[in-house]
Amino acid sequence: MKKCINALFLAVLVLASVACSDRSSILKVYNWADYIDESALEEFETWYYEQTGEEVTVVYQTFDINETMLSRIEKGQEDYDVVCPSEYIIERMMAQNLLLPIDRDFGSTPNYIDQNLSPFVVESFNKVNCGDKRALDYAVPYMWGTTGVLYNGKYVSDEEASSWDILLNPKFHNKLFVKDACRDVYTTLLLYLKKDEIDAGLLNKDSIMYHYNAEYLALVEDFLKKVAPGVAGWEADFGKEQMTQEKGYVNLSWSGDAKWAYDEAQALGVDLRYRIPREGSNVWFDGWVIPKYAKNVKAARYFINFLCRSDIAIRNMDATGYVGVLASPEILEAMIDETQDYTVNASYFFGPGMADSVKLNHMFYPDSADIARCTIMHDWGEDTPRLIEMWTRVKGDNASGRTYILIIVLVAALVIVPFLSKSQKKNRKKSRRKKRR
Ligand code: N2P
Repeated sequence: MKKCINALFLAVLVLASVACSDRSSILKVYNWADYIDESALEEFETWYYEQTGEEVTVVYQTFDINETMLSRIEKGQEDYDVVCPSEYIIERMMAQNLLLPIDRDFGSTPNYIDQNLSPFVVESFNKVNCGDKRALDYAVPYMWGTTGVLYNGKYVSDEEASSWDILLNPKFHNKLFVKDACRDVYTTLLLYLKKDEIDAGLLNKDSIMYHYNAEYLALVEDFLKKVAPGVAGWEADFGKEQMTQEKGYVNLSWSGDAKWAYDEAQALGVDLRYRIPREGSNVWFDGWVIPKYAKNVKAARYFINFLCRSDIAIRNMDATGYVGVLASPEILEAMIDETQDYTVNASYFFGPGMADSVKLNHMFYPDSADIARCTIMHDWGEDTPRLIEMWTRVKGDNASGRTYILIIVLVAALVIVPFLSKSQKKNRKKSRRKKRR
């Protein structure tokens, strides 16, 4: 209790001091959970003072899925200065005129933003679809990765993990965790379900991702409804721990979570592996943007610039397991991993002739052949609710068993406990009265 009161007191103090501070000395950052080395936030405050002579305090908040973040920004009730959406949300935010262009003039401070961006990232951001606007003027790429299968080598063979049909394998019923990310799952499964037509050249894997299509959505929904009864959890962040603790054997996961889990698992002697199935997957990109409701645009721009320093990018990669978008020689050198017994072709990322056959971890930098099977997701504009509704239907079906029982138990507890304590009180009163007599 005392602890709670202290924590509450501290929270009130922090809020009060934030409320009293001049807004230009506050920087409100809204980022994915587990997506930065938090010690870099304090370092930014010092660096900002050195560069500008101005004080700034970072107020840092996190979200777990794009859609939560977007709805807070769309409502315009939050004056975040800098947020980190994925590429399809950047498309949406640009279409809704929610973003400010990012000015790269930093006076005597170097512009790190445009120094070391990977050619692959530039090419991919140029596919971000926003009419005559250029995504790279409104968003600065931060991290990227793939969606794939994280699996436990003790229970799952490499062959089983090489196809998305692993999601239906009864061996992994209730040992399966799926990322609670409707776009990533939809994109990935559509590639799987349409593989034959894509391979035959009848469909183009990139163009089918741009728009809502009733037939495709129904196809993915049918498949997911078969998968759902075997899902032990739809997770935004907790899948990695379930895997390291061997509570899950298979996880449809993001490469960065997979890398984090792989590192943890090694220390525990658990054999976790990651694979992009043969049917392909989606490759995603997250970037920093400045919403039009931002109150401290200057500090937001400097913050983004600071994150583009190679040393800070390396720290963020180490802390999160995710891979940054910079392709400087410094980064390549830091990422070479002599312990690997394979090489990858990562020249698509580091530039021609730079990394044709190098010892890099494939969870960070997949081989160019894996990347060739991946595609990018896109925003569906006004048809977006159709996807969200499908996702809710799929997860709702899954919730029916255990979740409903839990709800019934909770409701029963809420009704019965007060009733029992009332009747106990009555009994005590009665017995006291009796004693007095
Ligand atoms: C980390 C979130 C990664 C975001 N918790 C993937 N787009």
